[in-house]
Amino acid sequence: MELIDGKATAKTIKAEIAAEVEQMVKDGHKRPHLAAILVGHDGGSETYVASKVKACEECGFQSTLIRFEDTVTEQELLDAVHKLNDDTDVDGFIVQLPLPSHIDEQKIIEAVDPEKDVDGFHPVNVGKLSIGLPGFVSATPAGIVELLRRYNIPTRGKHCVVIGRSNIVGKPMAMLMLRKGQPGDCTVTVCHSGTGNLKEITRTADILVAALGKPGFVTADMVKPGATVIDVGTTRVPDATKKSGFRLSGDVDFENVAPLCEFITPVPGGVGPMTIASLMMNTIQAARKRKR
Ligand code: L34
Repeated sequence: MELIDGKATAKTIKAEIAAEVEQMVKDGHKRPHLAAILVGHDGGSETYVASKVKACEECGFQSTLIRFEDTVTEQELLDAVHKLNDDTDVDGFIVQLPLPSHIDEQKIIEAVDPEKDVDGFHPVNVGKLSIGLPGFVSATPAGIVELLRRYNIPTRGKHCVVIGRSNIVGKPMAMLMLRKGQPGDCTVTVCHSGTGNLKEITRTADILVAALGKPGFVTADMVKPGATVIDVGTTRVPDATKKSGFRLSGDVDFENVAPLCEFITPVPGGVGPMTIASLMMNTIQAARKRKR
């Protein structure tokens, strides 16, 4: 069993980006600039956005954090999005999800200029991914593919099973593994709450991606020996022994599944840090497009 070290890989990627940024700046290019909109005070969102701001520093990017209380109206949020669309200094921006229930998330996502949509959530970028055109790819699945690439995990002809059909992880993950090339060329199955014979299917997975947000859901009896298991879950579970009062739990019963695996990602330190590194890759991709 080999552990896939997402934290170390993310660090390497950020250092590669920082080197490219220094060269860009030397060549007279503007420093890449990422903006983030954060609504409310959800603990997870606060942590993730703080990590994104810190990653910008590590990469030599300029960053702007725009905060709203969870009483913000949809119109105020749309106005903020339009302002960032029009701000020629900003290369890319994200609106951290989830948003409060009185706001239509899809409406916000569709208001973002696809050219600045470094989250890859806009239908234009989702559509480009699905027909193999270049565009921005959702950071979590892009980060997983980058791990498979950097760990030289063979994918051609393999059966990749994705558990979860979310727009931001499950569906784009399936599209990426379906693409021609390495990583890619997989036979892909997407499982979800309506799947009847889940265990029978997951047991045939060479690459199993768990992205459903249920702590410990994937148990040893669901995994084929020698499989590569990617754990996307980061659920906060109450834990009185922890200073924070919680611990992070993945979707995989790591203790019992890990011994069976060829490769496995831990939680924390697996997919999470790669989500952030991918966002940085998308941002420098956006910045490269401008002339100066
Ligand atoms: N708009 N909303 C938008 N873009 C995104 O790409 C996200 N996502 C998801 C939630 N909402 C979003 C994130 O940023 C999930 N996500 C994310 C980002 C980072 C980490 C986890 C999820 C992460 O860094 N996880 C660390 C542990 C962090 C902790 O201590 O809580 C890890 O090692 O897994």
